[in-house]
Amino acid sequence: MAATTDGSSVAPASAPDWEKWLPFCKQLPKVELHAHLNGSIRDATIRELADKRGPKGLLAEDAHTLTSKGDRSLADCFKLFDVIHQLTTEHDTITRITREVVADFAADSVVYLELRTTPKHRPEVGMTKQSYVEAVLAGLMDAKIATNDDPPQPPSSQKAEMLEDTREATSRSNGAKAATFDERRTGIIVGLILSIDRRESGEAALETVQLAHSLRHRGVVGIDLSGNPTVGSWATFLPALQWARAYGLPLTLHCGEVPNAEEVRAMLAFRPERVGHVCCLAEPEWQQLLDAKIPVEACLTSNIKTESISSFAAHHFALLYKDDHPVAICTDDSGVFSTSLSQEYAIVAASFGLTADHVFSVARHSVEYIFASESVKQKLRRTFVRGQTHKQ
Ligand code: 6MZ
Repeated sequence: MAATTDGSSVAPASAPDWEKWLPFCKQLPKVELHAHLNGSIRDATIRELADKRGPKGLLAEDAHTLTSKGDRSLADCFKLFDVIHQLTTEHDTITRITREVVADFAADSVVYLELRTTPKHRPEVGMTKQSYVEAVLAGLMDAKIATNDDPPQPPSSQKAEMLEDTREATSRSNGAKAATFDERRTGIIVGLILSIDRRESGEAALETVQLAHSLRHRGVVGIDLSGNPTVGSWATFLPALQWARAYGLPLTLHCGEVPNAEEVRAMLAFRPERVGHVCCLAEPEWQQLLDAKIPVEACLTSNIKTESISSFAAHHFALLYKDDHPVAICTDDSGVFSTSLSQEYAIVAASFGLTADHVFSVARHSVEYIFASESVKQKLRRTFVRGQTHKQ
């Protein structure tokens, strides 16, 4: 993987420069590995859910804040998630937002999505972690997609209809150019990652891991550790994560969102299959990351909007890319941060002086870091072969 167009320094770009990359990035097949369900909700859905609560429900002001998208600190961001969670308490709503989020990624030419969400225990509405995840899985089925390796097989007539539906949706959203990359593309493959929230106890974390293990045959592909990075301690979650590993569940950890060298060292030494963010690593931990070659989920807009990184040009994606370190471009919370995967690719292309071939190569390499079988990887690799010669 080359570093920049001339192989030397990283060329910063002003923000609007990325817009010219959008048409190319929109029709590029892409792999999304770091997307939180409740952070990816459409604005229109948030407003509708808030309106349904009526004047005594969620304040109109809150709904306005939710959809106003300004830069906010990481702490403000987690307050915002609490407000969103007040709007998504019902099983039907969870099913609906899952369906919509998948549809939005599919319309953005995402061919493989790993969607992550924290199973919620809400006794006041009769919701258990299991019933929450069932509601998400219902949304995945509604979205008429294949859920990873071994999807429940519909009767063949229904299957033909599903393929036709997704084929139609893909060509509607991408226009004729979509065929440039793979005219056999028929839709989006989705895997579900269950998140452990750093506010949870060790027991609650273990419950999530056991749930993930029991639902692997239904499309659950891994475990994530996320939530407010200033809350909770690594020691609390380690036993549950060790169980996940014993079950053969791949792990991704939010790592180094705030400075915490001790935790970062412990996380990297644990050798998760992937890490997210890695914004605040001092030199020794950065070297530890590079030596371990753990793939990084890079979420540029999120890191800027939560003020973890000062500018796109200063983002550590450049260092990872120059070092040929495995890295996947991701959205994190496309709703909360008002972005899309195409936009994130466009920002990377413009900020670091990449060529169309470089951008294509970043997308193609992301396939290697997915939590799926070799057969799914093979299928996705074929999606990218035909695009090799495409130029901007
Ligand atoms: C850490 C984050 C996050 O699980 O309810 N989440 N955790 N860092 C981030 N970067 C800004 N963005 C989202 O989706 C929302 C939850 O995902 C985690 C938080 O725990 C948040 O409450 P779900 O679907």
